[in-house]
Amino acid sequence: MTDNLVSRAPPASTAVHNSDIAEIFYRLAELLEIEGANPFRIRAYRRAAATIEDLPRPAAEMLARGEDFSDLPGIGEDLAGKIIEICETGRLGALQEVEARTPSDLARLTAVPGLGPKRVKVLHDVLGVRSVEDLIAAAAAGRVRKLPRFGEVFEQRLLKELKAARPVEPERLRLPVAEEYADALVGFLSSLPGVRQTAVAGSYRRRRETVGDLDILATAADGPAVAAAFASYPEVARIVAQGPTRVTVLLRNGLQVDLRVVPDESYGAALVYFTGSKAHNIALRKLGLAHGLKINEYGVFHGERRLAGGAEAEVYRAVGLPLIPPELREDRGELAAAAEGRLPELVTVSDLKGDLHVHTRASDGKSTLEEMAEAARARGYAYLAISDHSRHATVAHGLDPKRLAAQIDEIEALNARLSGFRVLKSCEVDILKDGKLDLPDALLARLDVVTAAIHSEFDLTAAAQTARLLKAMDNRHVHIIAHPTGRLLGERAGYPVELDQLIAGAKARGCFLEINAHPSRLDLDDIHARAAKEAGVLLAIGSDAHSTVGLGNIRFGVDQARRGWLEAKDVLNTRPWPEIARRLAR
Ligand code: DGT
Ligand code: CA
Ligand code: CA
Repeated sequence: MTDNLVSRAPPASTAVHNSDIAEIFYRLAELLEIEGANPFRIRAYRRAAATIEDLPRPAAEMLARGEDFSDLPGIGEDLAGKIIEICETGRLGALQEVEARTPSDLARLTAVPGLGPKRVKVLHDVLGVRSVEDLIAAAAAGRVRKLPRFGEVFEQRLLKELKAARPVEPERLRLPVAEEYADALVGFLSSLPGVRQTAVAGSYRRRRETVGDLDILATAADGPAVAAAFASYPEVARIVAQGPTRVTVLLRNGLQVDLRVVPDESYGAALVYFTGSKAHNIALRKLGLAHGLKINEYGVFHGERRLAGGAEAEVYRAVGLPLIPPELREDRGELAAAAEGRLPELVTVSDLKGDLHVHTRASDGKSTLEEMAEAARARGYAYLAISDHSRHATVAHGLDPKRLAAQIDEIEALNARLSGFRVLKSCEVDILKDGKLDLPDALLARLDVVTAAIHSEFDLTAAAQTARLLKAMDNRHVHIIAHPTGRLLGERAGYPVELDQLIAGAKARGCFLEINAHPSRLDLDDIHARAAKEAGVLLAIGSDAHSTVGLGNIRFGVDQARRGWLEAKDVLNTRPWPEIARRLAR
């Protein structure tokens, strides 16, 4: 962790994180939608939010370096000005204006499952709903079902949702957001006098898809001085607990950060302990006991004698094991695998030869075909599949047969100009309710790669949803199923689907499944990616990039692949294109 971090004092503006900027734009878009503002303007704010979320660096830092935001895809002068305003003030006047004229309860209603800003607007405009109480009354009186596209089933479900005393789930941060905070914290920590090594441990280091809190480790001779100085981090809202070598704080955004300061000779042991997982720690400690050793956060001990502790590898070596990669430390068989010398050689970002899932401006992306190809090539890829949406995805401006045919021509012309790089003709074709595809076979036959996905009818039973996916794969033009469960982290669970059957069905038909690397999807997840690997189904790791910067999200998919024990050979796009082409032939 420490090796790729430059020690730097954080700029004064680190307080504004990319996630804060994105949240402001999402909120603005939502409120404008309730007001019925111009859809293009609303979409522009959503796209800006997504672009900011995808940035590999803090916007505040870019601003400090004098970079121009209007160079980013989908960001014009006006949006660039707004980003600057947020970076400098932490606020956006335009949002405050809209907030001032929106009833606050109305804005909160969009958090009710099933209620988006469009429906909230209708409820307000037609039924005069201004609060949760108003809505319960309207639904109970049967007035909601009479609205166009609401219906009785929706009304009943809404009533149930509104009345359910849902337990408040503790909020977990998605990895890229956690990274922003972790980088800034480590930057601050490393700038403190006397700090030697630093690392972010816990679920963050294991690359779980979301993290509950950040566990930071530092080594220093004077622990108490470092712990005290850390508590003065500018973003700290509250100190939860403080001891001589440990401090727990809550940041202004609610994120908890645990810091432990240890001496250098305990660094490895503490890193093992705080990286976890708890289940892995317990299993490791048990293994230690079997060797007559005590393993804790201070070191590995035989009686009073310390045998190891300075480096992680020493700790594992003390019980006869090689170093286990953090992503595997979940007590899912990694200790036995290590003991038997069969730890997987985990896939890395540099193993990937190309990306099989990206969008362009033709559907809902922000960059052009050429820009995407250029950016992919600059990443060192040999190929890039252009997989814009098909027509059924109307909100995403999906391509009809005519537009896709035109894109095919465009790609062929582009390939004629490029050497050493290949743009693949592809499509993310919608799977319709009955399992049929949204585009004619004759057109699909002209594509290099066909990725099929569900973007509608999430309410079917697991059996029906599974049958729908299997039916789609029956079409021999289909190669890959994108984001197989459709979940959106922190927003919605996936549609119900029998993943074992889906995996077996893919195997039987010679199809592949995707690990969608977008940090809000990460779908398939680690567990099911591993199940697919074990069933002999290769996984395609796709960025689902909607702009050139989005290509960088691929690493989050690789993280989950690693958590799923995947090696380069288990991944489709670690192979050169001619080999993939052979495997796609059905
Ligand atoms: P999170 O924060 O919910 O995403 O997950 P973690 O894994 O980061 O969990 P956290 O922050 O509660 O604790 C960090 C690490 O500290 C955890 O992975 C293992 C270690 N740890 C915490 N509590 C215990 C414990 O009771 N026993 C053992 N052996 N280790 C623990
Ligand atoms: Ca944690
Ligand atoms: Ca913790």
